[in-house]
Amino acid sequence: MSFRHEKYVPFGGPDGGDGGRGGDLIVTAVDDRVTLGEYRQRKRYQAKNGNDGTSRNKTGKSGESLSLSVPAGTLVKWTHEGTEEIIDLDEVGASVVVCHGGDGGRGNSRFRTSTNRAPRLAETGLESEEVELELELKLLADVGVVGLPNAGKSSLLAAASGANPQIGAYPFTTTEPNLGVVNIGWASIVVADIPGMIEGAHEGKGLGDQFLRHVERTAVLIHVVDGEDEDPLGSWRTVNEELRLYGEGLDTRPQLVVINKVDIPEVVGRQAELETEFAAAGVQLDGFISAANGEGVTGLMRAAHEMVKETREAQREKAAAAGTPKRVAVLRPPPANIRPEVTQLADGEWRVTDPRVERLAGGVNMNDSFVEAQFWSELNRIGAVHALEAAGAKPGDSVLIGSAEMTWR
Ligand SMILES: Nc1nc2c(ncn2[C@@H]2O[C@H](COP(=O)(O)OP(=O)(O)OP(=O)(O)O)[C@@H](O)[C@H]2O)c(=O)[nH]1
Ligand SMILES: [Mg+2]
Repeated sequence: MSFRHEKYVPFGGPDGGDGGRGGDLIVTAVDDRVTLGEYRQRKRYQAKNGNDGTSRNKTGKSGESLSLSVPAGTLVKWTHEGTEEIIDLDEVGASVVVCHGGDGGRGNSRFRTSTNRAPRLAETGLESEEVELELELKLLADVGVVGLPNAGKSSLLAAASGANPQIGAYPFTTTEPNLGVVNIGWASIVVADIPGMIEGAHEGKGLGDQFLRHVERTAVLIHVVDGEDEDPLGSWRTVNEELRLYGEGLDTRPQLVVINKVDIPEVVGRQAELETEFAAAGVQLDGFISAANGEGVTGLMRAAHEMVKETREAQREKAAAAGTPKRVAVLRPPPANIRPEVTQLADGEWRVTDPRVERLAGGVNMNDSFVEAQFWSELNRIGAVHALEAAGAKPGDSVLIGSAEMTWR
């Protein structure tokens, strides 16, 4: 609240500016985070308050927003007014406003009317929003290993990384995806070994295709073909067909194709034949490996690492070319046509609910009859007096608004 004070202007008008907006609380996916470790302990985060408005009708500065950085692939969940919101921050730059800063209160100059030239009413700022967030990082691997059951996918992961997945001489040994970190010099890539796929996996055959969602966001696939397979090219086609039917672009993902189990003499004997057969189908084999003795595995992982770098780089360029990073808007339209509500609390005791005057009541000094009268005229303006009358309130009754209590005269 402020009034103009100037030399030679004895009765300056009201000039209290509005308060500034509070800052928003935002969650943003960034590329320099890989885990949610910093949020492991329950913590409170708060954006800055807006500043008070000042004299000469100056609006207060808006409060600074606070952005929480998370890795891409984080699911953000919270509950807002009874409905559950889930946002998938699936790429770097994606962000969501989880709490909106409250609007600043209106300064006293806004309450000037033809009959009230010296309003001493000013609103308090809108209460801040508060939410409890749940952050969940979806499994994120650079490379997905695909192939028929028993091809040697888990054996490859074991040979290349420190992971220790179950390996068995029977199909469907792996039932849940395994992750391993593969070091290539100073760099590293995360490799996901998933259950084997068979024809019809997309309609639920075998273990189905649900685990494929774990390789949806990989940059590169390693397709392992069993060298002992009766029809390696046919098997390769089967798996690719399932990838295509699954969708999500898995069939166009860069793929390294390798024939495994080259430690077996019979497989060595087929090498030339297989190379020709795949080449005739337009497929350049990326090598013969042995997950059992490690032959060719290091070279394969180097190639995978190079391919991951290229693909991620291309993805970044594409995102940059697409312009501003996407911001997931969670729109919350303000409630239309607010009307004051009157409820009877007891005999001779009423409560008025209306966000417009509740905020005003917070700042009204009820000991000042002049200010109180102004407040009543504001109540009249928004229709609260009428609503009280209609509900049966009488002079002398007690009226509660927000944190304020007054007597109806
Ligand atoms: N000789 C030989 N045997 C291998 C090689 N790689 C895997 N195997 C064997 O092939 C069988 C299947 O290996 P896994 O690594 O479990 O195969 P997988 O592709 O993970 O199989 P699922 O999890 O059932 O889809 C096991 O008996 C392995 O020991 C290899 O390079 N050479
Ligand atoms: Mg396996």
